[in-house]
Amino acid sequence: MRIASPSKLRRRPRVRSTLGARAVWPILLVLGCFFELEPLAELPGVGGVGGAAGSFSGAAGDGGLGGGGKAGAGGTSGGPECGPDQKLCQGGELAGQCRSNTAVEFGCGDSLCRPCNVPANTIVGCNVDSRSCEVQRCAPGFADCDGDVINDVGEIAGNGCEYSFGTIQVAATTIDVPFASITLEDGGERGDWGAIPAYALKAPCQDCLDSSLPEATAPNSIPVPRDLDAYFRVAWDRDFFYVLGEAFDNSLFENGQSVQDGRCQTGAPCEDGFTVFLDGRNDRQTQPSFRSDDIRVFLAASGKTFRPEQAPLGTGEVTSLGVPIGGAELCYRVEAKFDWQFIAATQGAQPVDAIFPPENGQQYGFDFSVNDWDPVVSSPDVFERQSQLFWLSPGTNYNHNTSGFGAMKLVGAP
Ligand SMILES: [Ca+2]
Ligand SMILES: [Ca+2]
Ligand SMILES: [Ca+2]
Ligand SMILES: [Ca+2]
Repeated sequence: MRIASPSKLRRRPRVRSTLGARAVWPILLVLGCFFELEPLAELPGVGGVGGAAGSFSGAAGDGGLGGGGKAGAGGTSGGPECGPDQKLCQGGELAGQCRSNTAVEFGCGDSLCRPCNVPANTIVGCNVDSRSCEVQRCAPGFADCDGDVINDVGEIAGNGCEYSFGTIQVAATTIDVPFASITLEDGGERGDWGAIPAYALKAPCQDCLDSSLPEATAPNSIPVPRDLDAYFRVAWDRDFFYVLGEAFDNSLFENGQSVQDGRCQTGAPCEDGFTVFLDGRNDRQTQPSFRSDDIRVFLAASGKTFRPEQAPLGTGEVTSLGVPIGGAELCYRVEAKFDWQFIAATQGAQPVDAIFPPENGQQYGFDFSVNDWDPVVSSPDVFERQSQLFWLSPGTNYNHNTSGFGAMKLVGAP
């Protein structure tokens, strides 16, 4: 089970130090005193309480909750007794009043009871150890790709979760593929995807094994979004089927060839990236085993591609680009196109009934997944395959049996 605590995150562009608060808190409990979180006064940018250091409320040994002693720097002696998980506000509009020290609207443990700053598209809560404000995650569908808030504890400042994964849609078993004018000639920009909806990759594949991959260390769990949060889009035109995958991944790994495993020699299957599944002839209920029209292709964050256990990809069959997003190595995008003749397993543009050439209403088997390789906790330089999340769970033996794939339907062509 992976919980991406801040200490696990490899890149922490702007972690603000609250070590003072973290270290002092348990000591205070041992002493049986209740200090009004004066350690916060040491934080840069938190002004106005500098004179409060060393003051406290409540007498030692009284459970730490009394208000009978000095109430703090504000001199609010004789203030009310505050209950458990409360603090006596030391200044501002709430001076002398008790407020929760686990409430964002009162700044968690902030002795002045000022609300936590909540940057755009962030979910802010109270750190259970330090009682400081902390960014706990991004709002659904957003990511902190420039890494300026995702690890913030204490003072929270930045542009928030500035990156939108787009308009998120949900599809039960069949996804509509809109006709669109997409190009890879723009270097992986996504402006050409316009308002095409995105779909979340949130489904684990229970007890699934893919013999072309090292076994996932957390195969049946869904990582928290600050560990992995990924989405995809699809589109088509007369020549190609297009996919766009985008992910927030707290630790980007693009060097799969460094993994000591024979299945990783090409790199692509053993790197952060996506896997596209296609049943080109849409015949998976009668022909569930992988044949030439059944496509499983890794699209690595680096742009590398690989088709396991079948003929290597030919020139032009799949073209893929991998680009970083946001400059903090926390997000990446893969844009790729699949030749329709490759999908339909036809040559010389020979028509295939209801499959090729592509037309509105035609259906194909389809699924999409994201692969996450992150550092081993005990060995930060060693990466392991931790999880794979799907649009739809394709079922056990998905590398041998295509019958669990979902479907996609072409729409929107003029
Ligand atoms: Ca940001
Ligand atoms: Ca991750
Ligand atoms: Ca098939
Ligand atoms: Ca990763």
